[in-house]
Amino acid sequence: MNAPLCRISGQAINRAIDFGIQPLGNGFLLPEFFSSEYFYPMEMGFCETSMMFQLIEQPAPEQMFHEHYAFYSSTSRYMEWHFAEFANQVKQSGYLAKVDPFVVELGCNDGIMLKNFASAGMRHLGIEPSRNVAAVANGNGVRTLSEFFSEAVAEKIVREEGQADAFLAANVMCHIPDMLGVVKGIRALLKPTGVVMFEDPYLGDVIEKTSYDQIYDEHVFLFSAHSVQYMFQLHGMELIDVLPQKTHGGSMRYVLAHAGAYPVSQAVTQLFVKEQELGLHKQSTFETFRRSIEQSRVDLVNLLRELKSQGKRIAGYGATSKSTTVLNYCGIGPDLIEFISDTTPIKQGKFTPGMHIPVKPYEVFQASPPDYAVLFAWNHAEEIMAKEKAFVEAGGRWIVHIPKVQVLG
Ligand code: DWN
Repeated sequence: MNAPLCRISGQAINRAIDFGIQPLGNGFLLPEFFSSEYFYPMEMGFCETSMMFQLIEQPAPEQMFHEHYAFYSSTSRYMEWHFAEFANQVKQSGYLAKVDPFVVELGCNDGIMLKNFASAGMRHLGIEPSRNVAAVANGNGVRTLSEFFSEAVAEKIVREEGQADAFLAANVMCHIPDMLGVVKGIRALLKPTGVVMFEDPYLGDVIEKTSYDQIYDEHVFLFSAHSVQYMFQLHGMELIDVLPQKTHGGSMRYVLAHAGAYPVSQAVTQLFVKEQELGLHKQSTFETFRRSIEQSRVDLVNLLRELKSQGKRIAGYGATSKSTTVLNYCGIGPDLIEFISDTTPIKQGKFTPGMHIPVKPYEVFQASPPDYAVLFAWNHAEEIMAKEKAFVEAGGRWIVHIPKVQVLG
């Protein structure tokens, strides 16, 4: 069998962690589709040249992002606040032209961030391949094209609307296998003074917290400053700043520009040093990570089985894409978790991908609270725990699996 090749460097990838056969992270489905459900082998590899940690095989984008895509960004109040803040920071960054600046966002989802530019009357454009969410964005007054971004799409935008001052993306770039095509498109789209600001779950946090559930079909890459720098430098761009974020359990916002356009901040230099200490540039780190993941699986399954043997009722909270990896990798089904509560209408009444646990509206959780709830939306813990005080006061207990498996309280 030929060695798989890195999507960035073209060199051979070293196999690192095998999660077995997995379904689509957001492939919530009805029973009539169980027999035709899509599965693929989910395995992560590491390229020592590009330092990119990546899926060896990824389902075709059309399998994952389509008119039934189940994730809407505006499901969390914290995320609404976060994107309003992100937009404010862009407006105040000093990188935008004083007159008629143009901001483009890749994967604008339902317009959660761009609406902050639209409402200020700023020229903006969203690019969102999932037609259903793009329609919501347009409905929210956010001008959105439903397309997969590429160099050709970038050139079309430049022809019709001119170059952009800022190219934004949040939780999007790590989804795109043809990142080199995207980087070329960005280079064509950006003014000489333009900047890219994008954020994604950060590999350093994922390894430190054993948050292996950030690995699923949609996340073809988990970035570090090292890998981002490698990828953009191939096309004459460089990292000029990095800003750690709390979102998604630890993300990094990367700021990039045409090489030499701006000075490089100290934060970039410091992060490179920290990443060397964490070993994000070397294969052996992923061997240790794999062992931590295996231990986490043993701990979670043992805990749930033990509680079940005591006759406890266990539900899940948040039918996240992340939970698909945990449930399928650990083999946790409806025998251990009765149902998963989720506020997203398009997921309710369906079943989780692969393990087929029913997803029920939040009202079911409230009306019939379990003894234990596994917090699959652990990245929203603060917001959820604040609103679920009654669950705990009535004797309910939270189970978390990040950074280690434990019952809280
Ligand atoms: O990159 C991605 C990130 C940004 O979003 C995607 N590939 C898909 C998605 O990942 P996720 O599903 O892991 O994201 P969240 O934000 O952790 O999903 C939270 C889920 O929990 C949603 O389905 C909504 C639900 N929820 C809830 O039921 N009650 C969330 C909150 C805050 C709540 O109070």
